[in-house]
Amino acid sequence: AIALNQLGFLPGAAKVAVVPDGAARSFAIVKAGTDTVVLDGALAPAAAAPESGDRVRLATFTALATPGRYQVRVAGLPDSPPFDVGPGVFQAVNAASIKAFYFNRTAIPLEERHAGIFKRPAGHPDTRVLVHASAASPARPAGTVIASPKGWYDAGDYNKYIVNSGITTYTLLAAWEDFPALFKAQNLGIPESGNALPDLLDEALWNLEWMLTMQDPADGGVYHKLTNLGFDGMVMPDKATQPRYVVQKTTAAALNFAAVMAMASRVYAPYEQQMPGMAARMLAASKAAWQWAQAHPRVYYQQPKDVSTGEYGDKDVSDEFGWAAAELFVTTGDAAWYKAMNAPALQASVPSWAEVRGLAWMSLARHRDTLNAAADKALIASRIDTLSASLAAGWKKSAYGIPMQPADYVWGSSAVALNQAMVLLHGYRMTSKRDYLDAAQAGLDYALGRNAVGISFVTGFGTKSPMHPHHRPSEADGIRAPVPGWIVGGPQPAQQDKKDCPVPYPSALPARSYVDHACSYASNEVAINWNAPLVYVSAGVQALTPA
Ligand code: G3I
Ligand code: 9MR
Repeated sequence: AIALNQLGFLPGAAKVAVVPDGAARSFAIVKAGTDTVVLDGALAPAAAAPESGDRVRLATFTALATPGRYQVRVAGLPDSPPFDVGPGVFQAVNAASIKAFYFNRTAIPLEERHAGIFKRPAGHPDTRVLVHASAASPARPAGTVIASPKGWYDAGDYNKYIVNSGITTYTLLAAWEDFPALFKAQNLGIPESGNALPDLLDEALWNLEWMLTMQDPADGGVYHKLTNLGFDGMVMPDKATQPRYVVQKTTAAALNFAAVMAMASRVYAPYEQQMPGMAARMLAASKAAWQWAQAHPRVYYQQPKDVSTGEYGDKDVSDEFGWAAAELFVTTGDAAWYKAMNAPALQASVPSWAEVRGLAWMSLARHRDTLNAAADKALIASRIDTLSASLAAGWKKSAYGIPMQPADYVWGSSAVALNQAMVLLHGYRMTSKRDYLDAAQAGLDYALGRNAVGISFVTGFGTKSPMHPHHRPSEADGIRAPVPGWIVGGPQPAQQDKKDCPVPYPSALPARSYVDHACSYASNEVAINWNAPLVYVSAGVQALTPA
């Protein structure tokens, strides 16, 4: 079938569909549901896609700029899914991708006036959390009860993990720092809507307030996660009542915390009146966590024998050190932090929860006009440009016309595509190279349907989208539709969930190894760190694409 972004395209955007190779050499764009041709063109030469084992041709119709609803027509094939061209095509998905975080809030009932049919009682107050033996300290021996409320559930499970909260919260705050106008105008219908803060910042604050409680005030160390001992069944959050623990302080947790709190302290500083003392508190917390990490530079997460929930283990924290130092530098302007970042040794890479050096470079790039002389601005520009150029080279050579390469299909592949797009948007902002914008657009197109399985990976968006995400509320709520606005992990060939799945995967090829079944936590789970770049990229293409 013809695969394309099922939501559509901004008038000024690059517009591409993927067509299976066959006899046809040309395509037409018709008004949806009619035979009225508005544009036609030649298909590009066929190319092999090793990640999906097929040969495809690209149909490029960038010239189609008149708002409307269309389909791609190729002789011998069914028409493509209908799509829109218009200035507002990504507004709803952007809002829903943020609202998804609200739907995953702990500790608060989701009321009908905000949650509609997805209303539910509060889950996990986390006001009585036990200190696990792995996290015991003189001031807080094992079994000590602490309060650690608020925050979001990480994913389809009901636990809260600092490492993954790090990149997630960063990405939301980065979206705010880069595209504030768009978010100022947004009303998400969350409990805080209408207050002095933009809704995006209200939503992020819900998690930041939790993160603050994960720091031990006695020493500045930060617990790695707040969790049950084992994963819950497929039940609603209020029915999941196993005891909760904070587990082990780690270097990675301290540094993720330090980075995000430093960033948050500058983002929330303008709201001093609404939240007196908060920005200063965040900065002090950041510095205390950094100090703890200095004193404990190699405490890696070691899953205790009695705990079996997510690990987010990472044995290379050099990137976390660099990122935390970069955020402290941007926020304070103190040259010592730039030095601590060790910029000449820190490369840029596409970010993921375990690999955060790219976050440091994006923050420096974003603020480069106001950074002081301590910062090497040429190095900042070159890091972003070099990484963007390599992603654009992959985009040029890919049969599907996307930056994704076969090795990029890992657990959470959808977010790889979006994090690549996020980097490329920074590249475009910095250099104005149009290829970077078009390659970023292609990454968003991939997530929304221009892929080998022909699915928009975002629940509730597109003609065909996941119906059975591995997301406990979506499975347990008795409502046919999944909770909307979530991007699922997507195809990846390792199939770690095979033993738990009653249905077979349709293929072992990287880009086709996907099953829309709630059993599939390795291809069909949702997660906050995958949604955050969807928020960023769906905002960024709107803000940056020339009319
Ligand atoms: O780093 C290796 C790489 O070298 C190798 O080539 C590749 C081959 O598959 O594997 C890579 O490691 C993978 C790692 O993620 C890094 O991407 C592991 O195989 C893979 O099992 C691991 O998956 C993680 C998964 O938890 C299992 O631990 C995901 O990244 C992570 O997003 C996911 O997170 C879970 C939480 O634990 C619990 N909550 C839900 C959440 C989302 O599924
Ligand atoms: O539901 C869990 C999911 O949130 C995690 O990402 C995943 C990987 O850690 O594990 C899932 O739990 C499964 C467990 O690992 C093995 N038994 C079946 C569980 C799913 O119902």
